[in-house]
Amino acid sequence: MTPAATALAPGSLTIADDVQEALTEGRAVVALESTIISHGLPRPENLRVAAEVEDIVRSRGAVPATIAILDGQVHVGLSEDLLEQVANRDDVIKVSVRDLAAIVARGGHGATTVAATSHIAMLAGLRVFATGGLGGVHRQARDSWDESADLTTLAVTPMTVVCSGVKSILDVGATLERLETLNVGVLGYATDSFPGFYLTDSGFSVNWSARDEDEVARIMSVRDALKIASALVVANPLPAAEQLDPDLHDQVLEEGLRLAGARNVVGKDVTPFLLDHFHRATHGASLLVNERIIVRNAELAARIAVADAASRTA
Ligand code: PSU
Ligand code: MN
Repeated sequence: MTPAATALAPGSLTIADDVQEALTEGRAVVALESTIISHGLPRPENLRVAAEVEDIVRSRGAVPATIAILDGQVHVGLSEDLLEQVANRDDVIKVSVRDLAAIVARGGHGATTVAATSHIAMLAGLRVFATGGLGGVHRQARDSWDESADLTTLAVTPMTVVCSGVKSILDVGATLERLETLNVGVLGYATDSFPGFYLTDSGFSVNWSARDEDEVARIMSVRDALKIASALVVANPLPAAEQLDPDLHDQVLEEGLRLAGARNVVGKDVTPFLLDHFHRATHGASLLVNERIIVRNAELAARIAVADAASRTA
């Protein structure tokens, strides 16, 4: 795959040829984030998972568009070389929406969060995006005010986001309340329970669920007709047999939160710190679960994108 070679004005999008062709022909495209590659998974698994995710999207008949910033260029769809750079460079910064202009103006390298990826995907005309777990309200938010910009961005970004709920390191109940306030649609995929990222069930329920990808596509088209400008979260649970052991999960989380506090980890470092703690403390078990989450979500996102493309060209 070769990305479009022309370097454009700062801040314009460099859309890979295969992504552009699919968009022009009304075929399915799935946006993929890059923070998960640079900051969410350790090397060398990160590059392997990023490639696996792109492969599964292709195998379901959609074109993957991983979004990242390299040398100040905003890329929608990465060549193998660029994907490798996101995975292995030490100077790739975690970039949310507010960081985009500075990193581009400076000609730097950035991996986009759910917030920044959704924003760029919207600009490129993409409709479906797959990730692992959304950011949200942190457990100590009452004191720290730490709430992910994923939430406020999804409030104003019309995008269907396939995920396994919000990361279980967060205050899930508070995050669901915020999603309600922010008009973000939440749809359980073949479930009435809100998934818990590493865990199949967060213990919270959802008001709406969809049976299959065609039903998701129908809901997407009604949202368009009604000009709903916020995001639709499609929450896809892991099968119970594949989840992290819930007791191990709770124990490792408690330890991780204590360590983060003791080491004064704050701001955008909190999420990568806790994910890394999980991967170490579970001796890789959480890494395997995280990988399965991302791959399964990408597979579902591809099916939804194909159903959506079919309904729009019908
Ligand atoms: N999901 C994962 N791994 C990750 C993330 C999500 O399975 O690393 C990233 C996403 O990029 C998400 C970010 O947007 O964590 C949230 O970070 P924060 O809490 O600092 O907003
Ligand atoms: Mn934060």
